[in-house]
Amino acid sequence: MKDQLEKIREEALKQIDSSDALERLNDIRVAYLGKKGQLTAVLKSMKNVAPEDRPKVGQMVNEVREQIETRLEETKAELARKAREEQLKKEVIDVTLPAKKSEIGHSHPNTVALEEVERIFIGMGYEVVEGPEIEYDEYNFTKLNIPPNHPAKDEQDTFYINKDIVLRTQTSPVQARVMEKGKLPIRMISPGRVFRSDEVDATHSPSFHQVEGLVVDKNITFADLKGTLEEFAKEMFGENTKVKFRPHHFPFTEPSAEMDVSCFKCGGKGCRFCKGSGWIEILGCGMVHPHVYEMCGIDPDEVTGFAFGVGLERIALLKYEIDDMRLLYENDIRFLKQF
Ligand code: 2NM
Repeated sequence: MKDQLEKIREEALKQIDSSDALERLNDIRVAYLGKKGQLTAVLKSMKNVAPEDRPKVGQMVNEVREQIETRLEETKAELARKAREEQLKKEVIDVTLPAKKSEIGHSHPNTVALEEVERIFIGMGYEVVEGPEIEYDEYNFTKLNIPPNHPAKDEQDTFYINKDIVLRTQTSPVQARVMEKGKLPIRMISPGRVFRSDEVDATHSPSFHQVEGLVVDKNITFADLKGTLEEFAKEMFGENTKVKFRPHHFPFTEPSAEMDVSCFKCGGKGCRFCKGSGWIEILGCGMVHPHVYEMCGIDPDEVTGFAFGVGLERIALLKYEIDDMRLLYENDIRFLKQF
């Protein structure tokens, strides 16, 4: 019995020492210590051992079992350590290499300007509403009192998807959609991208951005328009800014006007920036035309209102003194970071 145990121990330890994989160790454990293992078989044959020898043999069996178990554990740890070492060698990182630069971007001047415009009008109780850039001709033109033969609808000026669908030339169709819903009063601005069939130059682009505003309620007057837009100008360009209104024409407003602000560079004395006039043209506006209300399902005898439209790029170019609109579309981070 003693010789048999000695042989089992020697054999088992030899096999463990020559193992090079964790699975192999597990096989060895089963072969010796498992239910049908060699050492277990010895235990089962104890009944053949003389009763007085049993404690001694039992003790030996336990010793052998412990040795095998200890060696299995040690070898397992050693194999794991080797595997980890190998992995670390494979995944070596050269910490002396220069780091990858992660460039973070910068808000676009348009975005900075838009956030300022939104802050000002939200402060006056306006809602910001967005709408589709691809619009029905009906909403982009007809409902805004621009009839079928109006020059603004010329293919020279407008991108047509088909005869009924266009790339919107203004964001006022968003306002037509809000008016159609019929919930009054309305105090809203609609910012967004618009499209005109223009050649690119320092002041033109086929795609640019507008913010249009609309107020509809009982007893809204031209005085409300003037007060609102003057407040906007002061907040946007400085509290000493003066405004003036010149008569103009838009199909969707009557009367219509353009608003100038006193030059925020020279304070109105006249300089290179305002081309000597002391004034800078900033937006178009007017009282909403009764036809527009009718087309949008509102009774023109019940309400009045005003509307206005500003070009975001124009505001950004003026405010940040950028002299070429094309710079706004190049997305050069060195340019963007200046604003
Ligand atoms: C402008 C100038 C004047 C305008 C009109 C409307 C609407 F939907 F009420 F008819 N929205 N925006 C408007 C008026 C836009 O842009 C230069």
